[in-house]
Amino acid sequence: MARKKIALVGAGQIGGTMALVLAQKQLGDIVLIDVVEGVPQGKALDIMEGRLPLNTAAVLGGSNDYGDIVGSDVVIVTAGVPRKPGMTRDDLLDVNFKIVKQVGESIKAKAPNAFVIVVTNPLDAMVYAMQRVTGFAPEKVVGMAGVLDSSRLACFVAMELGVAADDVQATVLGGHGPSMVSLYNYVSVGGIPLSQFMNKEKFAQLSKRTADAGTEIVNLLKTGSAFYSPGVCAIRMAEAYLLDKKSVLTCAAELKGQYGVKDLYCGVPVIMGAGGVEKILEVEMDESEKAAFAKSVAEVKVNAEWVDAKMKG
Ligand code: TXD
Repeated sequence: MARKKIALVGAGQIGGTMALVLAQKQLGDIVLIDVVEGVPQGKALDIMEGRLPLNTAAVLGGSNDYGDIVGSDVVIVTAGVPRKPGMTRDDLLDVNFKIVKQVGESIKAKAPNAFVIVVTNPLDAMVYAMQRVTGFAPEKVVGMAGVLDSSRLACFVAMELGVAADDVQATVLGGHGPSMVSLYNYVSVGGIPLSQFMNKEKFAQLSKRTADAGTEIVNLLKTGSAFYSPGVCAIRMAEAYLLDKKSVLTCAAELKGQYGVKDLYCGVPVIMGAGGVEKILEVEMDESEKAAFAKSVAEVKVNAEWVDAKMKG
């Protein structure tokens, strides 16, 4: 069986993190692509030289040429600009759209069979743009945000309760922005519903921290945004696809009438396997959650319409 190939477009903070963790996991060979000369080559060589202690045989390369993504099974896109303190994700719309459009055209030309995971912000608009630019089947073009937002909520619940973070399951839906929706009834602690540990008032504080979690890190780092956790969350999605895991996770997927939304990318729980998004799961929400989700969708729609207008013009 041939080795799998994973292309990381954007060799910055998240790209570099993913290269290291992917190499450790031996999910396939890795090519890092960036516009900056030397950086993808340097990061690839640096990790290559650590393969003995890492105990891996993965082969890594770095390049400034999209020709090197030919044959990729998965392409993960982080190319773009991150936030600095005081910026919202939407402030990146214009600059990152131009980059994602150009990256999408290259993926379409060079890796037409790839499963594409978009990470660049503003996430829901960028994955929407990627699908529109490539014209790939929507189930093969997804956005990474829900895995991260859910992981952040699980982290805060685990910290509050003093339990193992990997025993906490959580689901955060909607757009990857301040209006994301944390669902109380879908948090479990070792399989036990959260209601047996925490009331809704306490949960509201943790969901607020979750919605602000990206900004909390931006304010601490000052020069960029979170990268370790986004990197490992994107890998979780690549793994679900490459290993046909049928993972139940939340990602930005194109809705085709589910949740009453059509032709729009938004964060929802899905089953992810070798077919990409194999099924979108429609979960029950109470009235206030439904209203919050509708508000989030409306915000995502504004950016998608901006993308549509740009693509026409
Ligand atoms: O949950 C999520 N989806 C996110 C998204 C969580 C955290 C950060 N998120 C976003 O990911 C963030 O707002 C940014 O838009 C991206 C990438 O974040 P990262 O921290 O990795 O940014 P860096 O370190 O600046 O890396 C971006 C790289 C940098 O090396 C640029 O030179 C490169 O992208 N770049 C390009 N590479 C290839 N092709 C083109 N055109 C290009 N333009 C810039």
